[in-house]
Amino acid sequence: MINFPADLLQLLKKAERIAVLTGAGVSQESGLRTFRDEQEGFWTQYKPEDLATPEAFERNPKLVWDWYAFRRETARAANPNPGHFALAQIENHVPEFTLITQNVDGLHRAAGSVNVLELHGNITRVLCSKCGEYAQTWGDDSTSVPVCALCGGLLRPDVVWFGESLPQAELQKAVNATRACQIFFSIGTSGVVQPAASLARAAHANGATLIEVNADPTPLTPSVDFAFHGKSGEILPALVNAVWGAD
Ligand code: BV8
Repeated sequence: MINFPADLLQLLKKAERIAVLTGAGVSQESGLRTFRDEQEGFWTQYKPEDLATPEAFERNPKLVWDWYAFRRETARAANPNPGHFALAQIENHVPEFTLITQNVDGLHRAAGSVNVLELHGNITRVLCSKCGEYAQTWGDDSTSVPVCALCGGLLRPDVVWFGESLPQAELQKAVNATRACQIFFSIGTSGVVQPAASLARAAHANGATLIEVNADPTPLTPSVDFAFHGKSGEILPALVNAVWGAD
């Protein structure tokens, strides 16, 4: 049983504008590995940061394509967990709610969240690395990376790699929501990847109440107003119940 401070419950009950930043930890209870987790099987030998880069794709496109094909299938087979559903419920109670996610698995929308900003793209989408044309289907020849039907360029996942710029429209909307919010949640993220990680501090500097929900303490923890360390799939439904009652 989690004891939420009465002042926090009051703040949430009367909140008009809430922004949330989520990271891989929110999908951990859906069976998806986080970036800090050991990778699985064949991928144990690689660090995500070494594969999620344009240089890695340039150097060994097949290896990077296969890693994303593996993660795409894993994401497709995953289901939203109670933490995802709780965030969709909060959106229904708050006039202005923005869900900013670093996750590429699409599980927030699958859980019913509507105003979702995917800062790092979406692993289920594939596009041409040369002309940018999106591909709806592609060959699954296991010996080579599929190529674009229009220009013959190599296909790649529609995600933001390290060293690549974030989608400007989504980032601008995330900054606007961060500036406008009264309450900012940082959930399931180690808060190390920039510029997403800077949003929590920006909200706090702008006077928002900062709440962290994460399995472990992070560099952000000393700066937050409320910290709940544990599973988001347990803490978030309990918080929704405490503020808005069981839906
Ligand atoms: C860019 C898509 C401009 C791919 C990802 C300052 C400013 C600008 C850039 C930088 C900067 N400093 C450094 C940089 C460079 C770099 C960066 O941040 N590097 C880091 C490593 C220091 N940033 C970039 O390159 C960005 N680009 O800024 O463009 C530019 C252009 C050119 C040159 C320079 C700059 C692009 C970053 C995006 C990279 N792409 N994903 C893919 O998915 O394969 S990032 C990747 O990491 C995922 O999106 C992931 O979400 C994200 C962050 O990780 P987390 O989500 O936090 O996951 P993590 O595993 O770390 O933590 C999980 C947490 O959950 C843990 O704390 C754990 O305790 C907790 N947890 C676990 N289980 C649970 C739980 N919590 C609750 N419940 C549970 N059950």
